[in-house]
Amino acid sequence: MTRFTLHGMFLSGPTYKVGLMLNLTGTPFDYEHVDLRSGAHKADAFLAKNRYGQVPVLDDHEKDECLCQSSVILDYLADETGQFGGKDRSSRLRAREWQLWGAGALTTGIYRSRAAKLGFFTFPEQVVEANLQMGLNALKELNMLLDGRDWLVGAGPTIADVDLYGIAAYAPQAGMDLGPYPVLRKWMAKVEALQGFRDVKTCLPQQTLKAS
Ligand SMILES: N[C@@H](CCC(=O)N[C@@H](CS)C(=O)NCC(=O)O)C(=O)O
Repeated sequence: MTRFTLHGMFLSGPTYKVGLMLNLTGTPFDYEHVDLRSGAHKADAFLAKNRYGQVPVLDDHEKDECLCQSSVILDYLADETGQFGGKDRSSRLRAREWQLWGAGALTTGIYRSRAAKLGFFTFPEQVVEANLQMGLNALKELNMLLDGRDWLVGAGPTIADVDLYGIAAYAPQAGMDLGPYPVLRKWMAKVEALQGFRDVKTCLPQQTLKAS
């Protein structure tokens, strides 16, 4: 049996982050599609895995661990694979710091703008504009904070890079032009050059969406 099963949805950004980490670390995994349209994520069987009723979920059959929250899953996989965890505790804490920063305006601004753009959600026009600005401001800040660095933490890639890449990668789908952020683009290209990298379109099996 494969040690890990990722439960997710191929259009889901947080699921992509975990799929990306599994691919970058060369970790074999099974993939279970969760049909959000039919409400599978709110059924008792799934709620037993994830109390928040959201994807992704990662099952570790070897250690009998069931994890949710993409940033926590990346943290766990760093320990279990011995990769992308940073060189010491201080590096790991810095990585977590970036992950929490990324979970704020970057996530809300980009993922929500994308959701609106793709018609997953309908927001009032003012909310759409506020999300767009929030995302653009976060990208601008990230572009500035990355200046003079190859990676977010230390001399090599960590879960911080995987996590924040997995958010920033959706900026084009959110209608955000990355042209004005050359430092950010250079960093993204470095992530994309890592062995095992998969982009947002090819990382996860694309299940046929069932008609609702
Ligand atoms: N903070 C969570 C967010 C997960 C999340 O928002 N998942 C969405 C799909 S992208 C979901 O399951 N939405 C269904 C719902 O919230 O009911 C993570 O990083 O894992």
